[in-house]
Amino acid sequence: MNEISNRTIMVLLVATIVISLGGTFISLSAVNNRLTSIGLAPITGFATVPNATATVTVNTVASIRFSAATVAFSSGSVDTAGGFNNCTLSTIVANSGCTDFLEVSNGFTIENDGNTNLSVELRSNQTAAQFIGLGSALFLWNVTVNESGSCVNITGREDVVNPNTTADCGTFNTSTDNGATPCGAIFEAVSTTNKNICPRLLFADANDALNIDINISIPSDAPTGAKLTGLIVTGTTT
Ligand SMILES: [Ca+2]
Ligand SMILES: [Ca+2]
Repeated sequence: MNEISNRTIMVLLVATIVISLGGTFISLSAVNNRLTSIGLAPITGFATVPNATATVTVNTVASIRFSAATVAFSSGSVDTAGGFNNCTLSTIVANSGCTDFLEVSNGFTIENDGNTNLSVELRSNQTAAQFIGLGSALFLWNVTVNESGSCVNITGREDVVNPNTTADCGTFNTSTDNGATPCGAIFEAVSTTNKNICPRLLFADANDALNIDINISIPSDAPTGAKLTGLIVTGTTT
C-alpha cells in the first residue's frame, strides 16, 4: 500500500473541517429559524475555546562591524641607506625597503553580525596621495574570505570577493560563473567611492567574515609626520 503524503493528509484535514463547520452552520440556522418563528431571540452567542499562544517575531537586523579595526605600522622611514627609494608596508607580506616600521601580519576583518545576508561595499576616505601626501605614493587593498564560504554570489558560488588573491582562484568553476573573470588584481588602488567587495556576505557566525589587507608604498621624499586614514564599509540587505 502506498504511503499517504503529508500534503494529502493536510488537504483531507481541511476538507473535514469545512464540512463540519458547514454542518454546524446549517444546524444553527435551522434552530434560529425555529426560535424566531415562535418569538424567541435567536442564538447569538458562540462558545469560546480557550487557548493560549506564544508568539515571537524576530525582526531583520542588518548589521556589520569591523572585528579587527586597526592596522598600525608605528613609525619609521625609507631605507635610503640600503638603496631603497620606497618603503612598502603590507599586512600580507613582510615590509620592504623600510627601517623601524612594525611588521603587521593581520589586516582588517569585517563581520556580518546581523541576521540577514548583506551586499558589502568598501571605500577609503582618502586616496594614496591624500593619505601619504605625495602623488607617487601607493595605497592598495585586497579582500579575501576570512572564513571559507563567507561570501557567495547570487547563485551561491563561493569566493567572489573583489579584489581577491590568486589563492581564491583555485575554486573558480567556469561552468557556473558565466565566464566572469575569477580573480581581480591581487592588490588594487583603494577607491574613495563605494566598491562592491562581496555580493552576499552570509550572516551565520561560522562563515560571516572577510579580510581586508592593505599595502602602502611610501616614497623617500614623502612629507614627514603621522598619517591616518580610514576605511568605510557599508552592508546592504540583499
Ligand atoms: Ca564568524
Ligand atoms: Ca554573524
